[in-house]
Amino acid sequence: MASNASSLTTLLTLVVFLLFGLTSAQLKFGFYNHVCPEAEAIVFKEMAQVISKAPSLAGPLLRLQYHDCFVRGCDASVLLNPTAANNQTEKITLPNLSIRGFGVIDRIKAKLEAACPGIVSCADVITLVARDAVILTHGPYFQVQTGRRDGTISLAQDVIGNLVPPTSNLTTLKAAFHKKGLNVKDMVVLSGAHTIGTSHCSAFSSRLYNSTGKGGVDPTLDKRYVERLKGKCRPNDNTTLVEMDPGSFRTFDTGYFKQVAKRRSLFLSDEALLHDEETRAYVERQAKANPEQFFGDFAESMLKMGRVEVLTGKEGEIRKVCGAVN
Ligand SMILES: *[C@@H]1O[C@H](CO)[C@@H](O)[C@H](O)[C@H]1NC(C)=O
Ligand SMILES: *[C@@H]1O[C@H](CO)[C@@H](O)[C@H](O)[C@H]1NC(C)=O
Ligand SMILES: *[C@@H]1O[C@H](CO)[C@@H](O)[C@H](O)[C@H]1NC(C)=O
Ligand SMILES: *[C@@H]1O[C@H](CO)[C@@H](O)[C@H](O)[C@H]1NC(C)=O
Ligand SMILES: CC(=O)N[C@H]1CO[C@H](CO)[C@@H](O)[C@@H]1O
Repeated sequence: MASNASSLTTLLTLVVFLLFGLTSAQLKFGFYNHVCPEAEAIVFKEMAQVISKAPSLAGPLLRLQYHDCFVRGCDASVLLNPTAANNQTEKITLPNLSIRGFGVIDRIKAKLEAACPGIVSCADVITLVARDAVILTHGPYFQVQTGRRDGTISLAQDVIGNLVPPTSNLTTLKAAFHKKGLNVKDMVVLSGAHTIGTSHCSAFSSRLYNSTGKGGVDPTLDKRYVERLKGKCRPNDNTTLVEMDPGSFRTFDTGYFKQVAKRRSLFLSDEALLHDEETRAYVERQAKANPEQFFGDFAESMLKMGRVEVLTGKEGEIRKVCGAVN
């Protein structure tokens, strides 16, 4: 009896050790609860101020997490500034046209460093900021995991083939998500992030002026929508910004799916979602449904994306400033 009890204790101790050993180097909910309890509140407070003053930053600050996670994993490599003219980082590549708000990240990081020096990673700042951008545009509240560490490498050439251009077809899109361990459902769900924010005309103007239909127009686009877009975007216009979900581009809702279903999407990569049975069904369902299902799916896919190739435990570092390695 006594020996049974003691072997049970040994077994339990072993199980606890194993669990501990496994989870200690993984992301968790509330990673900062003990080491920097106010971390999430600091981020949210700053984000609330930013979004109330500059609502147009919500879109880019949400997309920043995708730009980070798809290139070398969610390690804040997207934030590193080049160290030499011959050593360009991710930030300096063309897709950076669509990301703004680096100053917001730097300010939030400075506040976190003042409260808890050397504790909160820039990669987690990106994650918390993206989540808060959703909440502050009236999307769902959801918890995110933290405990990421920051990477020390950022290479411009890594962007190619990992971040897919908005002109991508379905095959390219699926492959890019698959490469990151994300499935077709994650792809259509995360595309729903286009419900907030704006795009440069240059990301889609080939559909207006240089496509396969009459007058160079993309025949898959709603004709009235084409007229409206042409009124905003001249050919070769790379400065004008257009709302991605016209009329509700500051509200996180199912508006994106309504637009795509009506053939009023901006990007070829949005239109592509109608060419796959599963993604098309999802688009059409969400176009008519209450937002609850999309909101739940979005939170789930954001959690999955937030785990892509993360550094944890003793890997990487906690940067002092987000634009440079320590
Ligand atoms: C270029 O950047 C990489 C990683 O970001 C770094 O390891 C390397 O030392 C840099 N080279 C130069 C010349 O700055
Ligand atoms: C999709 O795009 C890729 C890259 O541009 C191209 O190689 C491929 O042929 C395209 N596939 C289809 C089915 O159009
Ligand atoms: C139009 O598309 C063709 C082929 O895709 C390309 O070679 C050409 O440069 C494009 N023209 C403009 C003005 O973008
Ligand atoms: C924007 O377009 C102008 C004129 O076509 C061109 O000179 C400039 O290099 C373009 N900028 C970018 C970032 O593509
Ligand atoms: C903010 C930022 O880093 N912008 C860069 C984007 O990339 C172009 C080159 O493609 C640079 O000239 C910008 O400085």
